[in-house]
Amino acid sequence: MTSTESSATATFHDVASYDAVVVGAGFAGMYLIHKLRQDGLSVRAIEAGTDVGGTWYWNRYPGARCDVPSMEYSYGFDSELEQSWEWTEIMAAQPEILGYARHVADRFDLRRHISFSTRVVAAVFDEERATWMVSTDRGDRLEAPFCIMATGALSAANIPDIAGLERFRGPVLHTGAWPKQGVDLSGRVGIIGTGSSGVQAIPVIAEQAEHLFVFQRTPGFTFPANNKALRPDVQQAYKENYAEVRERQRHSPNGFSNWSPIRKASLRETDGPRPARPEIRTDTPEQRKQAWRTYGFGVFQRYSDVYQDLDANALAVDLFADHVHEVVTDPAVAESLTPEGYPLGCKRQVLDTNFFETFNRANVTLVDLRRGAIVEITETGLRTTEGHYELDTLIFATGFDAMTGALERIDLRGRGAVALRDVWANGPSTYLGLQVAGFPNLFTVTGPGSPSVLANVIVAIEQHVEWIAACIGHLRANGFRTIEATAPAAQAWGLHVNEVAEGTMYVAPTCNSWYLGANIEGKARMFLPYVGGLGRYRARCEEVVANGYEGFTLA
Ligand code: N01
Repeated sequence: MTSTESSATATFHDVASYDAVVVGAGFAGMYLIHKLRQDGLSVRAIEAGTDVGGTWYWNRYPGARCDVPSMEYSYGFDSELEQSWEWTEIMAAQPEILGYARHVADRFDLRRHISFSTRVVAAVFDEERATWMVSTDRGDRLEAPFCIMATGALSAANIPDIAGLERFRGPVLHTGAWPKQGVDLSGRVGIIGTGSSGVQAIPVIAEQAEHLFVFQRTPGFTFPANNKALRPDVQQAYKENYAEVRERQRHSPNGFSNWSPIRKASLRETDGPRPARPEIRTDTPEQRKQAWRTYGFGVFQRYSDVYQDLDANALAVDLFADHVHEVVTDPAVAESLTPEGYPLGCKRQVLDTNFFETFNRANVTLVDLRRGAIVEITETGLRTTEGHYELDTLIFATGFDAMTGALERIDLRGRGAVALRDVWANGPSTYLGLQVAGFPNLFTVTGPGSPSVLANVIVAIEQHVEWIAACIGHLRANGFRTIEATAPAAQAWGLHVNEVAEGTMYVAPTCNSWYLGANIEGKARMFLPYVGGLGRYRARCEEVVANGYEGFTLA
């Protein structure tokens, strides 16, 4: 029996009725609760964790922090909230961001609308009643005309299928489901994966472990975060100018304001002169090399042609290699840590604190899986074709089934009891990343086809939540029972998503990333997010509304 044929007609006893069910209580779910409640709806959110925070609740691994400045990685929907929280660092660590999420939940009294420690297992659309029937792993049954998936784009942990995993005697951890009570990492620790999570965790774990073995399959491009304490005058300047900062964020390509308190005359004196930005595009390769030497590691982020021109990109890759060889003292280890065979800008760029320096430590061993692949996990460690590594603890920093995984792990069924995971078997299709044809009144926040993961995600979330809330308000005010993306509109949006990605490094033929679904075995290769920019996306969403919800059927 395929999942489409399996029974979708469960009988619902003792059903609790709401106007909207929200799945997830991370930053998207929290704002949804607040916004829909403000609009007079009854809302119930279902959350698998014991508290709010989503990504920042689950990713408690050592070294976890955001790589977006805190003053911008925060809600902009409430001016008093903006004034009520103090950040301590330019880019906050996980405990502080989780603290902020908890503060928001307290301030807006959100928790009473959330069922914690509960996972949604299925949601089925009852066509006759135009109602979503939602069931949980605790046996709860809920119904609501609207169901909103605030399940996160990077929340379905990916643990690769490695032979013998169940045999390992020590703790097995995933960075994205880190135990709340913490973990003893003082022994021999193995970590698989050197993406954003691994790169953050490795330097911190190296300081705790007797020995750390880093199992690396693909070396990545990572740049120094240069994180610092947040100066009180900078924080104050932001708080005084938040209206402008938020407005700039909302209409920017990536959710960053590019507003700088440093430009304020009163602050400039204390900062000293700022170096001139290197010329973009017109610099010769020699000038670029010089700029690298003068300004340091991150300079190529300023040459926009690096992301469009393979020659400019290749020069950046070469200079990156030089840098790795300068920092890492063992040439063989440096060679293993040097990315090759794919362009800079294909995978998510990473910011780190002392990542390459960590490999100069005596208690850290890099295991290059390109030289010898993983064979199996044993009772006491991990075996590659090159040898066996004795371990007390094994950590998977192996990422997520991004953008689609959290949605497909729930048995979501739309018209005719058709399952989302069947509809998406050859890759996801959405209209604006907000709705799937055949699934009326089901909304996705930060879904595939949205700019979410390529932007400051809180700004992207706010846009989605406000659009969805306004849409539901429109339906209710005008006596419509359902809204549903049309298949042609979803198809056209999918083509547009592909079109704008064409020519970027994200889809270079040698690129394999989670943006393309390439990190999950058997997942259809397709560029998942919308790279056209958040500001442009917002304008399109507004245009759709102005044209009477063009591309949707309202019934
Ligand atoms: O996951 P990843 P992540 N055998 O998929 C390796 C956000 N984030 O959790 O490249 C051996 O990037 C895999 O190797 P390869 C951010 O958007 C943000 O690190 O597939 N290795 C790779 O090295 C980020 O992009 C922040 O060859 C295997 C690693 O595991 C996203 O989350 C912090 C393997 C996975 O890297 C995901 O980051 C953290 C196998 N079978 C995360 N399978 C910040 O804001 C996978 N790998 C700073």
